[in-house]
Order: sequence, then structure tokens, then C-alpha cells
Amino acid sequence: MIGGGFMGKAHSNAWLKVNKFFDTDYDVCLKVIVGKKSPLEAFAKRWGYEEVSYDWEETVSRADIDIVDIGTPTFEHMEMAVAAAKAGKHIVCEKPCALTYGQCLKMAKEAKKAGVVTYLNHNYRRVPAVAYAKQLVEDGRLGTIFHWQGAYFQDWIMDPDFPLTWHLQSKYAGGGPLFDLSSHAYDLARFIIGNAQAVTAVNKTFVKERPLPGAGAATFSAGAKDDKAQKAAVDVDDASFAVVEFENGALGSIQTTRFATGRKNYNDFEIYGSKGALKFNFESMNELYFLDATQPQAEQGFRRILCTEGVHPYVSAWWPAGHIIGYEHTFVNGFYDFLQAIAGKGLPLKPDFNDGADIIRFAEAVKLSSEAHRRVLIEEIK
Ligand code: SOE
Repeated sequence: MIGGGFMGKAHSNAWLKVNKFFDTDYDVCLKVIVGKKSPLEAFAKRWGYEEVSYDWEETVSRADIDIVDIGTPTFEHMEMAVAAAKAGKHIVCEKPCALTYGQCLKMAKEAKKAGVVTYLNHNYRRVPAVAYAKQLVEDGRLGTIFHWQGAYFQDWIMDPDFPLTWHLQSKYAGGGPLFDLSSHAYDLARFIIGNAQAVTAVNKTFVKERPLPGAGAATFSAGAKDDKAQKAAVDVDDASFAVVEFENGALGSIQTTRFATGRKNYNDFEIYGSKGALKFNFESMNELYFLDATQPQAEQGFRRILCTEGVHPYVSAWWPAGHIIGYEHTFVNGFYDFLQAIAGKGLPLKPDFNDGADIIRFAEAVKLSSEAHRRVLIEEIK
């Protein structure tokens, strides 16, 4: 495991749980937690890692390591993934895939050459209600898809004194919500209705400069306040709104922001088709709202499907009907699919680094559209 932050915690939890709730071909051993700073020893003790290392390059090449799990900031993903692939390790990598489309393509190329399995943790695909939404669309229950409306809203940096953490610097994060949240929102659209063909977008930065981070600054956490802290310019978006033309003819939108007051992790999509419609919101992640337009007109309406039956994806590994699951379960579900893929079982594992390349290509098209004030074809991004 490289990275002991929010994702290091979510991934370590999933590694410890996957063989408790699923049957896989492998034992999972938490060999080494790799990081840059203490309290790595405390992290290792809490989560049961055998060793601590401050040298990721040495660790990924060890003969007793089979899987490398990259939970670091985006700018480190390509170098770590390429080294892990060259060392013949299977790879889990946090989203977004990398800083550029080119970096993602290199990661995908090296992984293919090495014949290793890659899993890009766009975990929201592994929400049972989301995976079931895909089944309904694939079964034709919505008919011809006209619209996809995706919105992923947060509000954790609305305070102008929230510091300039790595998430707010393009050299480390690639972009703001465009990379962090639109990557998720577009991955959901790709998963359920397919790729985009063109985008017309506007990105906006509301707070133009912020204090440099002090101790404790992290995802969702401002850390210690220092009134004398130096300020620096913000070079990423605070919000990204895109009108999206999909390859299947649907017209949609992908809107993400960190300035949606009161929205904490509001990941939402609506799909409208000739025979029905769907609505999902992560705040009620076990529920899916389905309107079946083939029903008698007088009976039509969005009905609430509680996606906690054994027939819903992943649920049979967890609890009886109605006992709902949470954010952390989506990581376990994904790691099960990853271990199955390594064993040569199950469906082709997605999203992988090739999907990551498509997603960052979309992000680059959105960025170009906003900067050039014009509609951009995805294929323009080379
Ligand atoms: C911050 O926006 C963040 O931690 C994302 O990076 C994660 O992918 C998301 O699951 C929760 O919010």
C-alpha cells in the first residue's frame, strides 16, 4: 500500500474485509505500508502491516510483493504504476488515473506489456444500486436514452482560508473538481450509457489565491490555521460544468463543484429514455428511483427500489435484505472483482488504465473547451 491517508485507510479496510465476505483464490497479506512521513508506524500497527517503508521504488520491486496499491496524490500515479508493471505486479490505483491523457496511455501500455491486471478505483460503479441501474439500461428497460444528467457536488473548500493543498494545485492534482469529481461522474456515465463524443464546458475558479497549507492539511481537512501564512495563486477549477454529447446520441451534462453549499458528497445522476427513467443519489446509496413508462399512465411514477436484495449486484456477499451497506463496501466489492480478475475469473475487470485514459481525455477536452470558449470533440485530444 503506497499512501497512508484517507485512501490508504479505505483501501486497507477493504483488503482486510475482502476475504471475510467473498470467496477468492488468494490470501491477502498486508506486507508493507509505504509513505513519506510518520506516523507510518502507527498506521502499520493499526491496520496490521508487517513492515513500514519510506522507499516505494525499492518496495514495488520486492519478490515477496504481488500487488501494488497506489493511494497517493495524482501526480505520483504514472511513475509508480509503470515501475510496478515493470516489476510484474498487479496494480490497484486510486482515481483520477494520472495528470494527462498521455500519462494514462503510458500506464496502460506498460501494464499490457507486463500482462498485469490493473484496477482504477472509480468505486461508485460498485454501489449495488449503480450496478443494477446499468443492468436495467442494458436490458432495454429505459429504451432509447435521451439524457444523462450527472452532478457531483461537495463544499469542503468554500472557506477562502482553506489552504492550497495538493488537491488545489494542477501540478499535483491535474485539476480541481474536473479531475477529482468529474472523473467519477463521467466514469458513471461511461459505465451505464457509454463514451462522450463532444463537450462544451465552462470551468470557474471562485477563490483566486489561498494560504499555503500548514500542519494537518489534507482531503476535507484545513489543518492548523496560520494567519501569517503566505498566499499563492489557485491554478485549478473550483467548479466545472460541461454539456456532453454522447456517442449513443444522448445529450447530457456533467456538473461538479466544491462550492455547492451543504452538499458533502452528493454524487447524483438521472437518466431519461423512451421507456423509462432512473435517478440515483449517493446520499441514499442503497436506493434507486425507477420510472417505468410502459406502465398504465395513471399508475406511472418514480418508485423507490431498495437495492438490498440478494439479486442486486454484490449484495449476497453482505447482509439480508434491508440491512443496507456503505461507502467502504464499494472498495471491498471492487477488490473482490480485482482478485477474481487476477485468478482469470469473472467479467473483464473495469475500470482499468485504458478507462482511465478515456476519462482523462474527457477532462482535457473539458479544459480545452472552457479555455477556448468552444465545443470540443473528444477525438481532438491526442
Ligand atoms: C474528495 O473529493 C474525495 O475524497 C474524492 O477524491 C473521492 O474519490 C470521493 O470518493 C470522496 O471525495
